[in-house]
Amino acid sequence: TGEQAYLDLCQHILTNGTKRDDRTNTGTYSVFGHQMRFDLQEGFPLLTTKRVPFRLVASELLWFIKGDTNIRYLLENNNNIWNEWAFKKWVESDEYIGPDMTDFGNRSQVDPAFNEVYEEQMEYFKQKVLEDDQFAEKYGDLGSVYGKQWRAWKTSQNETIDQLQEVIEAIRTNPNSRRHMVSAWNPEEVPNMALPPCHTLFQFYVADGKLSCQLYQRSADVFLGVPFNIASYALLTHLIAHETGLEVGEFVHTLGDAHIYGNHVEQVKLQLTREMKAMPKLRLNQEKASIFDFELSDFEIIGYDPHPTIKAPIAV
Ligand code: DHF
Ligand code: TMP
Repeated sequence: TGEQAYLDLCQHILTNGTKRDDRTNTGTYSVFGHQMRFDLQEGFPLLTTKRVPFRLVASELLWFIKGDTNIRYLLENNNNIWNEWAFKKWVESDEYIGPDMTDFGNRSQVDPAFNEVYEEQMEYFKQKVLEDDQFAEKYGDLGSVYGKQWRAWKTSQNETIDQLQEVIEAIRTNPNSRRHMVSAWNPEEVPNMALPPCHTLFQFYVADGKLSCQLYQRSADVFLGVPFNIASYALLTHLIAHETGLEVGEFVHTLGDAHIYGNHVEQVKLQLTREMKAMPKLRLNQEKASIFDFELSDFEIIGYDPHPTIKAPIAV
């Protein structure tokens, strides 16, 4: 369990993964169907064998919780993790008249001259999203991704369902229910999303005064995405436990296609040489009650002393 489970998954994929082509033309090693468990009583599962930037995990989660799908909020919080997917919509639009950005994800990694031009366009794009309301509305928005489905799932009657609010209410009033589900996978809306949700479905479970959460993640970038996903759902579980007066239980992470990209293999091998350290702890501002009132400054990570950052290119 815990971080060891994550390292075991990495080793398992390196040893047994099937080499596969993928949408991004990067190439992966992958396995199908895997489960990890994290006992949240043991500490907060922020990996220690490389630095995972908690600030970015937390601001992304607050963005989902707000029901926001526009990267402007992330940019305002110096969080750049979703830029490429908004940028892609912009450069593929009729309005874009700058230099050709076809396949920018791959080309920026292999062609330094192109990379310079790309970085310049990306900087321009970010400023425009931050400063121009109309532009931001059109091109900063990722479509009906997580935030939209969690907080305002559209029904056939043209009403909306606040799945997050409802699941919290159900945990409070009917803890033994086996129906504490939130789905981000909305088949009708998948075509309107910049990236169809990777963390697609989660369920809560209450026993012995503890709240557990299980996530089904259809597609898992084990080196870059998964460390964020683990920390994000652990934080969500803490927040909902806090609001409903429960202790935290386990986070169970179930993966569909669990892959290591070909250009992450050296990084993963380096990480596997490192010794795990003590898990940090999470402290929440006790004066806040509702998950919908929390801000970045209400979270504190205590005792986090990880091994250094390991950089890797992200597949777009
Ligand atoms: N695409 C792919 N191919 N993999 C992903 O994990 C992924 N994740 C997305 C969107 N699209 C994706 C959203 N989440 C990073 C981490 C999570 C994330 C997006 C990006 C990332 O690049 N993490 C870096 C640090 C980034 C920074 O400091 O700005 C890391 O080293 O953890
Ligand atoms: P796909 O839509 O072709 O599966 O590509 C999505 C990629 O992003 C895939 O490598 C999984 C990765 N990913 C994560 O691992 N976690 C995340 O939270 C997100 C948004 C994406």
